[in-house]
Order: sequence, then C-alpha cells, then structure tokens
Amino acid sequence: MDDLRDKYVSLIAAASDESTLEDLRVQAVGKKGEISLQMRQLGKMSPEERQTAGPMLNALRDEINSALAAKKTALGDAALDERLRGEWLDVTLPGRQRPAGTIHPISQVTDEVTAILADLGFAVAEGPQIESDWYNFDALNIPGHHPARAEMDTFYTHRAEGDDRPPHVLRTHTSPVQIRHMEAHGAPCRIICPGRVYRADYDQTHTPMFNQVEGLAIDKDISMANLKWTLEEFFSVFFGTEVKTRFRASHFPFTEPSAEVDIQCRWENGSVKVGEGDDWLEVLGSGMVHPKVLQAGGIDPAEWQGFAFGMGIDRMAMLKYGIPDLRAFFDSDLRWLRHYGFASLDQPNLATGF
Ligand code: 2U9
Repeated sequence: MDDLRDKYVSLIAAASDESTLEDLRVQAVGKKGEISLQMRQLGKMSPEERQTAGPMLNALRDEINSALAAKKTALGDAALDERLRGEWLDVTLPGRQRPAGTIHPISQVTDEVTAILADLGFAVAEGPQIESDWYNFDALNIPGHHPARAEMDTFYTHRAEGDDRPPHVLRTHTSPVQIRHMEAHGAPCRIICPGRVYRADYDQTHTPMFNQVEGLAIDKDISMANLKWTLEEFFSVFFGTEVKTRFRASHFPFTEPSAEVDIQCRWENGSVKVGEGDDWLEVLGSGMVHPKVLQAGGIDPAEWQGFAFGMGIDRMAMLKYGIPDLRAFFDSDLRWLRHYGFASLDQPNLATGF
C-alpha cells in the first residue's frame, strides 16, 4: 500500500495536464484500477486481515481522490493564469476612429421647421409622392389648361397601351396631402406637410426634385391676420431674430385672396442677412384657401375658412446656413456634406435655440 501511495502521489504531482490526470484516476481508482483491484481481494481475506486492510485501503483511495482533486484545481488555476497573461489588454490605447455621417441640411431644416410649427399647434401629415391628376391639380382648382399642368413642368407616369385614363403624376407640391387630410378628417384642422416634390426644371436655382413644407389651418373664424402672425412668429424663431414681413397681393389658383410673402433683409458682399436692413426677399406663397378647394376636400366653405402657405425647404436652408448653390444639395459630395452637415449629437432644438 505504501508503494501504491508513493507511486500515485508522485505521478499525480508530476501530471502536467488534465488528460494525464484523468488517465491516472482510471489507473488508480477506476473500476479496474489498481486500488479497486486490491479492494476486490478483501473478500478472499480472513476477517482479521480484512479488518486492518479494509480501512487502510479506504483511506488510501480517499487520499488518492483528494490528491487528484487538488491537482485538478491547481491545473485549472494555472491554465486561467496563463490565459489571463495572454489576453492582457491596454485599456489606455486610443479607440478606433469610426467614420461618422452628418445630418443633411435639408433634414436639419425640415426638423427645425417642423419643431417650430408643431410648437404653434400644427400636426405633421404625409402622403404619396405619386398622385392622381385629380389630387395634384383638379382638387386644387388648377384647370386643365393651366401652365402648371403643362408637359414641360410636370413629370407624368406612363399608362399601358390602350389605357385612356389620365396618367398619374409625380406630385408638384405637397398640397394633395392636405386635400387627402381634409377628406379623411374634415374641419377644423391645423397641419403641415413637409416632403419631396417634383418639377421638370433644372438650373442654378431649380432642381427636378426639391423639398417643400405647406401649412393649412381651417376653422370658423381664421383670417389673414392669423396667417401673418403665424408666419412672423415662425420666421423670428427660425432665423433667431425678429423678422419683419411684407405681404404682396398675388394670384394662386388654390387661394383667394393670395399673397407672396417677403422677409426683411440686407445684402452684404453678395450674401444676404435676414432680419436687418431694408431690402426684401421673397420666400413664401400664401392666402386664404379658395372655397372650391375646401369643397373638393369635402369641407363646406359656407361654414369654414382657413389659410394656407407654402415654402421651399431647400431655399430656407440656403438662406439660413449661407449655402450658395442649390444643386450641391443633391451631389452627395462628401466634402460638402462634412462642411454643411450637422453633427447628429449636436442638434439645435427649440430648447437650446436654432
Ligand atoms: C390646400 C390649399 C392651399 C399652399 C400654397 C403657395 C401659396 C406657394 C410655393 C412656395 C415656394 C411653392 O416651394 S414653392 O415653389 N407655394 O406659393 N402654396 S399657397 O396652398 C394650399 C395648399 C393646400 C388644400
């Protein structure tokens, strides 16, 4: 027994990995292991012999089992130490730079305009960009012969051969959204409709796709005075300074009376400063919704009236952030986007001021 003990105690101490240890366990205390075989001999012994040999063999087996367990723990600890040494990490190293995008000025200005008008009580409505000619033109009192409907201004979709229905159009303004809203929700209403619109026009101040926001407020006693206050309030918050407005009589098929709205400005070395000086800059069209348009939206013009306005978001972005060329908005030039874009975590808002 002493030989067995010495043999296994030294073999266990010398084992360098868990599989060697497992082999030793099988060899010593496994079913057919040396110590187990010795235990089987107990049956052949006399009761006196068994009385001394039995407890000694049990003690030997327990001792080997504890040596195996202790060695197993020691090997596990050593392996963990080894792994931790290999996985050492310098947490003071600078982080990897990830490419960061920017918020496009159009998204930024859309959010600003929406936040200001939402604060004044307008909800946002959206609608399809491909429209029937009824929603885009007829419902807005734009007759068949009106120049806005001319082939050269409007993008028409194709109809299949033999299909004589009038073709759908890419919406030329967001006004159809407001007709759909009037049909679905009736009066009173206060909504704004920001979104993409399309006109077949391309030069330094026009792109075939641009962004608009239109507003509509309908109630029993809404007047031009409410329109003027709303727009002056809007411009002053948007430009961060009090802005005077000038209303000039105009004509749109969907409003009567109609007014073009100028804002006070001053020209300085070819760039424009809003809210100072005594020049004027046209930025917006507006008016009282034409009775025929209310009717087309299912609202009784004898009972309700309202104002509407429309402005180009891209143009407002150019004015506010000093962006000289409209076409650059849609070039996807990374240098331009980094220069004029906004950091996503550093957004101006109503609370901090625009
Ligand atoms: C409904 C009734 C009336 C929206 C209006 C204008 C005048 C206007 C232009 C400004 C610059 C378009 O982007 S732009 O080229 N818009 O002049 N828009 S009144 O009138 C509406 C809209 C919807 C139901």
